[in-house]
Amino acid sequence: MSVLDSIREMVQKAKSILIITHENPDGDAVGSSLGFMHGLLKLEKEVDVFIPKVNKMFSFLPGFDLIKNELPEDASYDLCVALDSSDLERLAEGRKWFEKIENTIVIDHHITNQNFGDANYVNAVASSTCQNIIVVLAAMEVAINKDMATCIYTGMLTDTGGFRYNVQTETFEFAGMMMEAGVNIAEIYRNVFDLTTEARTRLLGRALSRLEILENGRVAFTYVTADDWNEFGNQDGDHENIVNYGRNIEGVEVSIMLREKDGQYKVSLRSNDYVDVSIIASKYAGGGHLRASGFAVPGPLEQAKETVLAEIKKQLKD
Ligand SMILES: [Mn+2]
Repeated sequence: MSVLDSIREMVQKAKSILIITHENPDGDAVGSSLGFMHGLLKLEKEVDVFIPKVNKMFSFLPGFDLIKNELPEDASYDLCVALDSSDLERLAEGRKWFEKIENTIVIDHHITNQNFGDANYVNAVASSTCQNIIVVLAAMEVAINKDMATCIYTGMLTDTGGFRYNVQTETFEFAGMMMEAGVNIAEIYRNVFDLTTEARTRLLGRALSRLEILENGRVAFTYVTADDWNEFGNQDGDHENIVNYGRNIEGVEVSIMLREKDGQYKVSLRSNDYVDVSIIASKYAGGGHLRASGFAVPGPLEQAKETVLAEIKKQLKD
């Protein structure tokens, strides 16, 4: 029996289903959870989506208000579906439910997936878990409606950085199917990439007013203080995009953004072509990727700046 057949059968047998995903859920995690929820509701299942903490930027997604931030200890389900998560640890708070519920399904697109469910549909060529949800819904003979498509298209859009990375020709075929189901392309794009707040924009303005270009144009540097943070609203994630403005400047290889927090400085680094910022992050017990990383260094500001600059200079080419 194929995995898709097993999944269809497990869903058929289940009356109540719990959907979970990874912590700090992105558009693919929230989109696949809600998209799959809508599909299972069509099959007249009792469905809960459990996400302890979810960014309200996704509140435009149909069904967002149905997300449960907590579950009663004595809740019980016939089936648990884990989405966009490569292993049990990624599930964080959801893990105990996954381990407690008797039947489990994993749907994902990470090549590192540990196949930790009873049935595992992992297609690592897919742009996103959302794209794999389309295949699973088709196998269950669920016709994709506008609500499902809106959630699914959102995950495809975010996981590909606006159809830039991780894109195959079939990605566009699947996106086209979502368009046929009626998604509002412009509205989703605006919600995901353009929409901001006054506080966020003013914080960005403060940071940009302090922008320095160093090392013969190869390094962009800026910072926000704890006072800026308090002045402009202090919302989770308000600073996140600032570092990209430095990276986008012609000639810049590395962009640095420091944020004062609890007496130390949180560092965001972005590079363009060759500086491996993950090496610097791991030296300071942080995390990240080749071209994007984060970690913390001690203050004061000038010292934090020098510490980070010294690390970057080790890798800068003439
Ligand atoms: Mn994903």
